[in-house]
Amino acid sequence: MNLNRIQLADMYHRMWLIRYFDAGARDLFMQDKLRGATHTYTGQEGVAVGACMALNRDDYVTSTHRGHGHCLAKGGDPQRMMAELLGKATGYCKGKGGSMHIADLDIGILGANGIVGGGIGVATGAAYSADARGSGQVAICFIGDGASNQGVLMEAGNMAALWKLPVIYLCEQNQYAEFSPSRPFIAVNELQDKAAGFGMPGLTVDGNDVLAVYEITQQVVERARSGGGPTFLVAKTYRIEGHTVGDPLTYRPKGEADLWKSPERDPISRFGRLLVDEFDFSDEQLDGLQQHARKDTDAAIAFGMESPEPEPADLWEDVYK
Ligand SMILES: Cc1ncc(C[n+]2csc(CCOP(=O)(O)OP(=O)(O)O)c2C)c(N)n1
Ligand SMILES: [Mg+2]
Repeated sequence: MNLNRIQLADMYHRMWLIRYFDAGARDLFMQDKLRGATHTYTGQEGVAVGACMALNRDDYVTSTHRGHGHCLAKGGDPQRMMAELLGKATGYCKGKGGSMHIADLDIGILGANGIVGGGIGVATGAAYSADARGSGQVAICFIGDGASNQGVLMEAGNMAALWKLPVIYLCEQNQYAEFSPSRPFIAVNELQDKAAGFGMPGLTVDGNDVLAVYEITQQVVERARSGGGPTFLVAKTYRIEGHTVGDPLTYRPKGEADLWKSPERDPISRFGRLLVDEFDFSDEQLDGLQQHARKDTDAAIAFGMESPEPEPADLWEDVYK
């Protein structure tokens, strides 16, 4: 494993940042200070952080409706993100887009997306562009297990395999799609088997093991970068909270989430234990990184709350008329 201590510490901090950021968004929503559907990434932090650690700054990601984790993992600014969620002029879209439209082209974040599977065509196009320009960039397309049933994957996956495009379809099998378990709606037993139909390799990783996600992503990214073509990578994980904040979760077996919140399964607890046991981190160091993430989140919330609303006169700026 080729990560140094600074990178390991950064990953741990980033996982907590995602956890706190989404807890903050959830609390603001419950207090009626934040409007619009709020989808938390809680429990899936290992996937975004492990995968994005294997990318360069100018590599691309496309995200989903559950996108805060992907954006923060790729280096998105928590302050501009929270301001956007709060509809403020200082947000990524000047307060006009909200959570599901956050993009930061300077660091390859091509956008969250309210359309399930909407990133699939975008990422494939970005990979085509990188290939045509010979830029060496790679695209990771985050999709959900529900989104793996969208027809666009058939078209884009075929094209990507045919043209050996540098794209990774990273499917987060969090076991739910909206208000239903996803498993009864998917015909194959293992999601990775879908890849055979596109003519590309299909692999599966424990998405709650951030280092395992990093290692396998690094391998398939290098393969893609050197002209070896796309991969369909499945990360098995669990959506700890509801589809959106306020979801009564009546469709979920009692006690199931508690199992995934346990230190044995929670991706942040698991990584923390590993850092102490195998990488010689101290509990104090871990605590410091966690507190740092807490402070970053508090600063993002304060920035968002104190920022001005957009001016009504700016309504028609930056939009198609
Ligand atoms: C094209 C489209 N169809 C349906 C919806 C409504 N919808 C929003 S999220 C969602 C479920 C997505 O499940 P999954 O892809 O597993 O992502 P997760 O929410 O688990 O992250 C659906 C059906 C939508 N936004 N877009
Ligand atoms: Mg899902």
